[in-house]
Amino acid sequence: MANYYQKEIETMSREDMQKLQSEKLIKQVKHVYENVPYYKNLMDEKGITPDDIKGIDDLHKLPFLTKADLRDAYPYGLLAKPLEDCVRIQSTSGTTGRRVVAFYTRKDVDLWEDCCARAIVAAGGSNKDVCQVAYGYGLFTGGPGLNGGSHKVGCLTLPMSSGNTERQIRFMTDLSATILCCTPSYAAYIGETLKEMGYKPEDIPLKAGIFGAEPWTEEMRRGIEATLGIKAYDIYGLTETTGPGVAFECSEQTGMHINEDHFYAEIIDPDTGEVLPEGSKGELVFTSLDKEAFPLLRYRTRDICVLTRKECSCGRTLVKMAKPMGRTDDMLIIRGVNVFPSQIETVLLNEGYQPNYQIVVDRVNNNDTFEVNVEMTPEIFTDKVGEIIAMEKALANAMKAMLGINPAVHLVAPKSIARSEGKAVRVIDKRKLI
Ligand code: DLL
Repeated sequence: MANYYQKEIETMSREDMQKLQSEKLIKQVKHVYENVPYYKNLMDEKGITPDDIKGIDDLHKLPFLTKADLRDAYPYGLLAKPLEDCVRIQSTSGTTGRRVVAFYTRKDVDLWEDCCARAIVAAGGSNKDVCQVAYGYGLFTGGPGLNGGSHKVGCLTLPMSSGNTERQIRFMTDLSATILCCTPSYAAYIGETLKEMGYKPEDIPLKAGIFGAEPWTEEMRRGIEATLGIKAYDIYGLTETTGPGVAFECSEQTGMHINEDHFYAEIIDPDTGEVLPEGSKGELVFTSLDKEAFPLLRYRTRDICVLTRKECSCGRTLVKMAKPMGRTDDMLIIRGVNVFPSQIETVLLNEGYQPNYQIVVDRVNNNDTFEVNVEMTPEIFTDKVGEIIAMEKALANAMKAMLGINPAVHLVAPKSIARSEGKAVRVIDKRKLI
């Protein structure tokens, strides 16, 4: 029996949803045009006024916003409400260029937390659950978002933040946490640590996990589910639109339902900007339909994705997005070949390794070097050079078959690659191609 947090919205007919989206869009475009000079200029350049937008079918007429616009407009240039009405900021880690700083009114925080509550309920959460939030708290949206959602559902919330794994496990077992929220790489690490401590899946009180913020494969899902004895649900979001909860998985585990009453999704051709039909692979673009303080219209996420409206057994009618298949900007081009880190992960899991790896790319004498450092598991660990070389060769062959190019695989000792308490650092690209 499926459970919903806001059933009327989550199971709304397509017709009613379109009507709702159209009403919200008309209001939102007016709000942005009148309050955000930066976006008004973009619309003026395109010769568009709010009067041209009569419903969701007119969305394609509006200009896109990109990360470059966010940088240009930093920090207040896209703010659509007076600062007096804002109650919160959140921010991205911003490893390249300026950080993204997103602003929230009270209503924005409220709708964001509703989205996270929908995700928790879809994962089987209720006020009988103990929800351990092990995403980072602070500027990162993971901790605050799931914390707010957990409160809304009425779960007993353990605001752990990430890190201090021993303490995570003590609270989890002493207080019988039933839902764990963190990045999939941290969930895998927690599972690994529990296993080392002698816990079997049936001894662990958890029943569900809500994992996202970074790409992870189906194979990784199965590994985490087996180690922790849970059902693992994906959750997606980005700081620019609010944070986690833009989309969430239900019990069917075949993609994430987008909270499309708040975030309208399009798939576009990343090269031409043309809107692609349902089922096409392309760049995901979001329009915030009712956010007040930082309402981005047609924001290009750089995530490569596919949308589907196939009927879902959970009863939700919200459009579904597939797991992001990489980004228009994290795709590595090595010796002219496109390489996604998720492909390497798939090979590792297929070959019986854990997803503890690091890709190192460099350029020597105008040639790309491509190395993958992979941890041996304790089960296959050996210090016999001949055996290690044979295993490295086998793994390199499997990667060649998947990618079309040959990496130099180096097997390293268990636990020698730094563990992440947030998003794992999978790629070290030393080439400085820009
Ligand atoms: O990662 C928000 C979040 C927190 C989502 C907790 C889920 C759980 P940012 O730091 O702004 O926000 O990063 C957003 O992370 O554009 C995707 O490329 C990636 N991403 C987020 N969720 C997933 C996911 C948070 N489930 C960027 N699968 C997005 C794959 C994801 N990639």
